[in-house]
Amino acid sequence: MSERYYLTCIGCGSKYDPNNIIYKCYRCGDLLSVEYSGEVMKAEIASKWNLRDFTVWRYAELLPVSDKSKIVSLGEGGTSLNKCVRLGCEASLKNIYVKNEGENPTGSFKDRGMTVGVTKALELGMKRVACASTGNTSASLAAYAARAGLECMVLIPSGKVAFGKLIQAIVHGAKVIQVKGNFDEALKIVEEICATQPVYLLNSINPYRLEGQKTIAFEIWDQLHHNVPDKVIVPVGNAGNISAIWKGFKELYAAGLTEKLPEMIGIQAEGAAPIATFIRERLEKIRFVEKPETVATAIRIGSPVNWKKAVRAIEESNGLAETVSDEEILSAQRLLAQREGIFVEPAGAAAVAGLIKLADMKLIDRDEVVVCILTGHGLKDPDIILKQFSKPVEIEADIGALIKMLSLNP
Ligand code: AN7
Repeated sequence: MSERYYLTCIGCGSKYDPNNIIYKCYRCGDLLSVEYSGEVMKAEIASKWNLRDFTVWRYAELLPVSDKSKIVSLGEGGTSLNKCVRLGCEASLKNIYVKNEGENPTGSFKDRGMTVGVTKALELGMKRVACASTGNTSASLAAYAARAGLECMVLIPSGKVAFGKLIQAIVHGAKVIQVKGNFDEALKIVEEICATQPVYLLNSINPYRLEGQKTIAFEIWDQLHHNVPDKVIVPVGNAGNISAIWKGFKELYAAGLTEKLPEMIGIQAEGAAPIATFIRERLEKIRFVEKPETVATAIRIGSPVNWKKAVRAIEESNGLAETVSDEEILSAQRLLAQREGIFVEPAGAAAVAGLIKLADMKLIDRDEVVVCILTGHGLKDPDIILKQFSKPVEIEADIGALIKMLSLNP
């Protein structure tokens, strides 16, 4: 193992060469994680980071890519961290921030993972890539595969993917296959294909993808002037992102760049909440949800593959998990749009719905610094808006009609 990083099993600790095409431990079947060999020196990396653009690749020392000239990038990362005073007032909290991942090239945080994952596919000599998806992963993979010149296949649950995401996968030329089943069933099939065919799997079970996503933590630290928040609230579906962000904070800590770690808070939709139920009810065994249902189709997932990593992240960080109803999600989406000018898709709004619920339950102190991760752009799912709001009024094209209308609707 000559590389500066390697793969390790989170269950039995087995180590693997990073050039293996492997998604689970050969020995015990558990999830894999990327680890870096040698001491990562605080002063050394921080000074290099400071000189680079604010994108995922600013943090190259802690990313698992060997040949930087082969990076497949669309300028992902560097999303804004907005302080939300009006939202904070609503929840009686003083230091609320939202990280707007909808600003990424394809409109979600998945691009952070795909720039690393697709670069890795090229490094490993793969010609074809695939994923199952509730929408954003397929949109992102389709775009990055196009840029890399790779063949791309995406499996999506029939009729349950937001319109904007479906359009993205189609326009980027992916082979889009609708599966008569849910995300969990689609993932199972694609995992099987990738285990037996020369097709590279880019779901979040792929540990390289999560490496890209952990840069959310690095950026928050950068944007808070080298401070770490008290709490980070993340919507949870397949549970890769919350695990990745926690890994990022732990790496900052290990490099001596922070002395503090945040509490990780995972939010699931009521109808798709196996992890929140497992943690809240202190179950001995996780109970997957056979027929997950929620308006936030991105997180309509019943058997999250990364559940073990996510439970660890929440427990190690002294965090918690909570559920929110569809109504709470849609109301948080409206609140963000109308009080803060930020339009997110329902899954992204779940983080803010969770914030409001936890504030009501007095589980967040007024002065705490809290960051909500807004995972995807609102334009991804226009239908959900059309269902909730009435159509704009229509008038004849003359001033009289306008004045009359305004007097009727002042
Ligand atoms: C907007 O695209 O799983 O807990 O296939 O699109 O890391 O799964 C999407 C997930 C949150 C949950 N917010 O993240 C997919 C997919 C948005 C998302 C999540 C997703 P994970």
